[in-house]
Amino acid sequence: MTSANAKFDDMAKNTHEISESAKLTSDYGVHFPDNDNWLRVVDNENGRAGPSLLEDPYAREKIHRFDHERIPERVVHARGTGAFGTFRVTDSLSDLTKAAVLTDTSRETPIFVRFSTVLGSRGSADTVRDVRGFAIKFYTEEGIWDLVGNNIPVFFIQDALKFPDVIHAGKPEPHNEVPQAQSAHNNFWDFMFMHPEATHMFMWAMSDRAIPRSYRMMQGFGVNTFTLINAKGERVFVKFHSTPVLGVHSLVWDEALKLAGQDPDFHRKDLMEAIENGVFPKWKFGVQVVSEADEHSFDFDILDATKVWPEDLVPVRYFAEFELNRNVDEFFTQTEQAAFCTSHVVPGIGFSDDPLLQGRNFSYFDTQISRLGINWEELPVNRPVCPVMNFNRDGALRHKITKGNVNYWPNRHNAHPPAKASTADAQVYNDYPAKAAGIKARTLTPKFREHVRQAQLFYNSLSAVEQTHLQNALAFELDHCDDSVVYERIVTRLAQIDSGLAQTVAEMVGGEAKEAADGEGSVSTNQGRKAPGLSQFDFLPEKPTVAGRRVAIIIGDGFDPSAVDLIKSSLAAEGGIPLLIGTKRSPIKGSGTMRSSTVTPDHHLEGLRSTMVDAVFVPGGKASIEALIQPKVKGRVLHWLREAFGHLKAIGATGEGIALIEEALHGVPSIQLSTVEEGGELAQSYGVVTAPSPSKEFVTTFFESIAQHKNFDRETDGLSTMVAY
Ligand code: HDD
Repeated sequence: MTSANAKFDDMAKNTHEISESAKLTSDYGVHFPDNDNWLRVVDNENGRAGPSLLEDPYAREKIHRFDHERIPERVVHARGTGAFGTFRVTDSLSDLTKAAVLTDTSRETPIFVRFSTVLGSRGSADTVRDVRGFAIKFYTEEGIWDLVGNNIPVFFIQDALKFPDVIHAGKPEPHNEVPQAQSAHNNFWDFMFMHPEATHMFMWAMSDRAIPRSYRMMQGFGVNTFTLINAKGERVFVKFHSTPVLGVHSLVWDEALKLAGQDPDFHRKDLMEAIENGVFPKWKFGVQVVSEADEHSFDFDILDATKVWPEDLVPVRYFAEFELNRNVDEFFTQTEQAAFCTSHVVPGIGFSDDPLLQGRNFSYFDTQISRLGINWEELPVNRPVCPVMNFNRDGALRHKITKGNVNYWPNRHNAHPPAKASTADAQVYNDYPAKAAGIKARTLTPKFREHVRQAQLFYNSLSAVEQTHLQNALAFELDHCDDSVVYERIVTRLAQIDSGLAQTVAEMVGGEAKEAADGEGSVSTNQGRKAPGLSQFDFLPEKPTVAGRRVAIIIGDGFDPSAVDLIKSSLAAEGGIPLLIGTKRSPIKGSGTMRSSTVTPDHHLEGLRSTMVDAVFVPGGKASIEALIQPKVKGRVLHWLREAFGHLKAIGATGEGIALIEEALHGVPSIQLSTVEEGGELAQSYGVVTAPSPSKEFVTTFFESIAQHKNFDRETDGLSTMVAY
């Protein structure tokens, strides 16, 4: 049995700790006594520094090494972050596959997962509106399996040959390299109109899925259609699904926009922080299965990556789980050099004729050669945990040393004979003997030509809140298109999906809500059909929790220490993350005389913003509230609370803290607050929870509000936009 630590043990061999005891050397191992001054001619008598000497090997090496630190960033998905973890099977899938990684319930398979955005450069912000990559590397005993998916189950195009076009159109425009990391520009939307097949996917990209709260709260989809082959040699078609235990949650758009500036590393820090705190993100893992007999039973082609397999027709069979439990030690070697390849599958897993997958299988290996060199699979993070034996040799930066006097097959020693073909042997990859016949032609079959029905299915299946967000997203994006041809034509495409949607967007951005006259798909309709598994509200957590949630506690001198202690200890007990936010980040005194109630806040009000937390709590303490309404900070404090309210976050207050909430939300109707006087009762409305004094009941109610992620009733009842934020 492979322990999940096998990978880490393997990588430890290449890992060096920095230490005081190891004296500095050059890269060729020689100790040099100076790491600061270039060897130069110095005229001490006249107090003049003379020329620096090229002969200095240490200086030359240091500068040369620095000059070559950069490698090409990924042509797409350049911005990302990753972590290691463990994959476990809970219910064997042996009826469908011989892949031991999917059948052996006694195994723990080490994994590395890299999350990413698609369009932005390596230094772009995490929270931009974009599809997120969700790539899993399984280090199985039978070799590497790379499942290179996204957090959206469909794709923009059907044929891999269109990939350079869709990416060119989405990336910054060629004449001025603007805009960075976003699809809100003419070329992207021009492409979307010119390719009716992209209709379904652009609806997903405009939905809340494209602004996730956290990588920990996203689904992952293999997107393409793969196959599984069992020990009897029987094959089925599958789609892979990963569903987060924490539920699927998103930011709101204003929050995402602000975070892009206030904390561009928001998602990567969030993942690291959760793992460091032991709140390991977990996903259920499953497959949708279509038998060979049913391949043609649907009104779409199951090999078309612009289509989902609706879950009412093909339910997901969850049979495994994985968690991320280990941060990388070094970003470059373990994340930037991580390289995935869709064509890497293990025995029991196969491909389909999905035309997008076929092209991907060609592309990924090639891109790794240009980014990392031909020996990229030898790099520690990419190396299999099982033995690798063959006659591939040499190439730039080959590390492995193979002993023996032959490097070809067949050879007189019978060295490294290929394994015997076997359908049953889980160690051996067996090509499935699929029938292939037809004529050569640059075309796809007719079912690939319908593009609207599933866009409608998606839109119909969203909740009202999600539909409004999608309308707003389109209105935002098209507002950034200044070529009227572009936004007017997109409005006509929207009219094919939903006339109400088209009208709303047309009113905002211009254009006429009449159907596109492109003749493709325009007459099709799904008659208002809906399906489960499309709205993210179908993926709320089974057990809502505050684990991994960041809660700001706003304090000034004289705060109520009992309230702060209660919230802090209750959060700690459930894996939540309290953050003390003070008027300053130097010691702040609690009310009373106890010295122990003096605390040093984690941040001050200007350093951190409400966007970076999930909830805000204001404890009582008369002096503290007075400190918080001093002219120097009052505006910022009120902004904190109003912004948290506008972003639908849980807000709590006890004692005198309630007065601050009252002032911040002044003029918002229907918000009931507790009175401070004795006998006042706990009040809860729209996720604003107040109580005269801290209590267990207060904590429970406040935490329930945090755990539900957002208080959408503020939005549906029109309250969230009533205060300036
Ligand atoms: Fe791709 C990277 C996901 C279609 C060509 N892709 C890349 C990554 C993800 C995806 C998550 C980042 C991997 C990492 O973290 O290093 N790509 C997808 C999905 C697709 C898809 C879900 C549709 C189902 N991709 C696709 C096509 C092509 C590529 C059709 C080319 C024909 N993708 C690449 C690439 C990248 C890549 C150029 C850039 C960096 C890399 O591979 O390693 O080869």
